[in-house]
Amino acid sequence: MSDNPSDLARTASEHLRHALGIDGVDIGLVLGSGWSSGADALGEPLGSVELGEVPGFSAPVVSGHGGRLLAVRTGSGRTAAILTGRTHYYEGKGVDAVVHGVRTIAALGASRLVLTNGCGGLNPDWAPGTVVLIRDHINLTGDTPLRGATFIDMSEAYSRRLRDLAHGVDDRLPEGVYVQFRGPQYETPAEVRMAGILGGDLVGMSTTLETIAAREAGLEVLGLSLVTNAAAGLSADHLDHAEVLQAGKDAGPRLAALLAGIVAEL
Ligand code: 8IG
Repeated sequence: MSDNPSDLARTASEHLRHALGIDGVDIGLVLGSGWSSGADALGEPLGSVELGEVPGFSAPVVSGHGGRLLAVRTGSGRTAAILTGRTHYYEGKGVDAVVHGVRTIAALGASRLVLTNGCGGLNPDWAPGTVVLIRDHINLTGDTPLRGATFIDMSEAYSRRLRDLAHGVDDRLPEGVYVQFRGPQYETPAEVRMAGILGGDLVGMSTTLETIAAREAGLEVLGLSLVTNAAAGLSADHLDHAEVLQAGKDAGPRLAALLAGIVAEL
């Protein structure tokens, strides 16, 4: 097999077309922490594959991060590929592994991509459970999925059109700038203050590298963050992965309805 990442994504997409009996998809979704319960509400199931069986994917390591690709027919008659679980940069498998899901969705023919995550919030008005539309990002990983002189325009990485459409579903959704740290440790309070000074509203460990790969592939991107906790130093509480998972569970039904409403418009 070639070590070219787009060849590997094409191989994965052929595997999925065969395994799921579909010609391709219109929409891709990546469901991050807290969002997985939304998968069932998105449409009529067409099939599901364990990611470990698909070329280039590996089983996820963090509890609460699923690991399947589901295909559904949405209410508007479109086909969507839903990834429950993602490979994180902090797993150390390299940036190509992180964006393989996005490249596979692109190779399946999708033109729109919804990236979701759980994250820490800097705005004290955003209680745990608040959903924020990602307006822009700051990639602090120091890495990129692009190779060589690949000058991708990032001036509207998160589509204005798709954000407007999401506002049509819920006009109270705030917008914010997502800052990706490498992780896996959560930030220090000083790092959270830095993120705020840089213009960030949300801190997390995913999404920006996937968005870069998606823009390279020509996908329109919608980013949705679930604030599961106040970022470090902003509340008296300490950060705990179990609480993060609980905040996601509590928000589950509301997130499922929001996601279904948005996907029906895509
Ligand atoms: I969920 O507070 C979740 N993921 N970096 N910081 C970072 N990632 C997160 C956080 C957080 N909460």
